[in-house]
Amino acid sequence: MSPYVDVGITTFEHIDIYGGFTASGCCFSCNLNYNDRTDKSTRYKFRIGRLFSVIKKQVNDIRFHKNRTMSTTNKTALITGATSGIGWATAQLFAKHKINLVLCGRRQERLTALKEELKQYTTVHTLNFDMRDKGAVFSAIESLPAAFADIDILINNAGNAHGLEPIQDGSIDDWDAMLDINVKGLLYVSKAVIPVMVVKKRGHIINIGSTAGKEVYPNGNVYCASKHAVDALNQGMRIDLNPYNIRVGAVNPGMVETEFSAVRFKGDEDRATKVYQGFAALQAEDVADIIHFVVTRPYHVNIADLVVMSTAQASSTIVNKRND
Ligand code: NDP
Ligand code: 8X3
Repeated sequence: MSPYVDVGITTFEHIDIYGGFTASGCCFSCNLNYNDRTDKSTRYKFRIGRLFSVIKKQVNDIRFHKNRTMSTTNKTALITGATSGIGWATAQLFAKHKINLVLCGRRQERLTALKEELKQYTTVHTLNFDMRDKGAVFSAIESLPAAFADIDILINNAGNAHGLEPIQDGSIDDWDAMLDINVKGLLYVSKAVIPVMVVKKRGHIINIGSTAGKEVYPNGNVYCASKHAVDALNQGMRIDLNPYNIRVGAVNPGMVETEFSAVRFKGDEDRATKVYQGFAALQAEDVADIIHFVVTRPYHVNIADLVVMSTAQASSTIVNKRND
C-alpha cells in the first residue's frame, strides 16, 4: 500500500495523537508549508508521506518512553538451582510475571511443592538432575515437552561453596564438587540450551557469579576460582554468541542470606547463621528483583556484568557489622 495519502490540508490540521500531539507540531518538524497552495499534487504526496513517517516515529517514541521495558509474558525461562535461595526467589517472581518456567534441582519434594504453588500464575515444568551428571543434564533438557523446549531465558544459578579452608587443608572432594557443579555443570546446561537460542537468533543467558569471582579472599581459594571461571565464561559466551543476537550477562552478588553458608559449613547451622549476623545481608528476593530487572530491559540493552552487595558490605572481607 502506498504511504502517500491524498487528503485535503485541513484534514490533518486537527490530527491529535495520544492527546496533545498535533499536526501543527508535526508539520513544523517535516517543514510542510500550509500556505503553499501552489504546490503540485505530487509534492503534497511526498510531504504527506514524510508527515506520516514523522507521526509514526513520534508515536513509537512516545510508546517507548512511556514504558522502557520488554514484556516477558509467555517467555520461557529455565532456572537451575530453583529449589532454594536465589533460584527459588527468582522462580517466584518470574511466575508472577507470567513467565513459563522450567525449574531444576535435585530435591524433588521442593520442585513438586514449587510447581504446586506457582501453577496458579504460570505453566511450570520441573527437571530433577544433578549438575555433575553430564548424561542426566542432557537427557533432562532433551526430554522437555514442546511447550517448554523453546527456552528464551537461561538463569545459570545452581552452585555452592563447599568448605572454607586454607589451600593446604582443603578437601579434594570439596574442590571437585565446586568445580564440577559451579563450572562444568553450568557449561553442560548452557551447551544443552544454547542451540535453541542460536537457531532463533534470540535469547538471554544470565550467569550468577559472585563477588568471589571478582576478588579472592582468605580460604576462599577454589570457590573463588570457580566463580572467576564463571566470570570468564560470561565474557566468553558474550563474545561467541554475539553474532547470534543473544544477550549474555552476569549478576554477581556479595553475601546473600540463603542456604549457601549451611551448605558451605556442611550443615553447621550455628556457624552458618553467624555469617549473616550483625548486618542487613542481601536477601534472595533482592537478587531476584535485579535478575527480573535485567531480563525486562528492552532487547537492545544487555546488562553485561553487575555487582551487588548489601550496604554494609564494601568488599569480600570488609563488612560493617554491629557488635551486639
Ligand atoms: P542455595 O544453597 O540456597 O541454593 C543453591 C541451589 O543450587 C539449590 O537450589 C541447589 O538445589 C542447587 N544445586 C546445588 N548443587 C547442585 C547440583 N549438584 N545439582 C543440581 N543443583 C544443585 O544458595 P544460593 O541461592 O545462595 O546460591 C545460588 C547461586 O548464587 C550459586 O551459584 C552461588 O554460588 C551464588 N551466590 C551466592 C551468594 C550467597 O552469599 N548466598 C553470593 C554470591 C553468589 P538442590 O540442592 O535441590 O540440587
Ligand atoms: C558467595 C559470597 O562472599 O561467601 O559467593 O563468597 S562469598
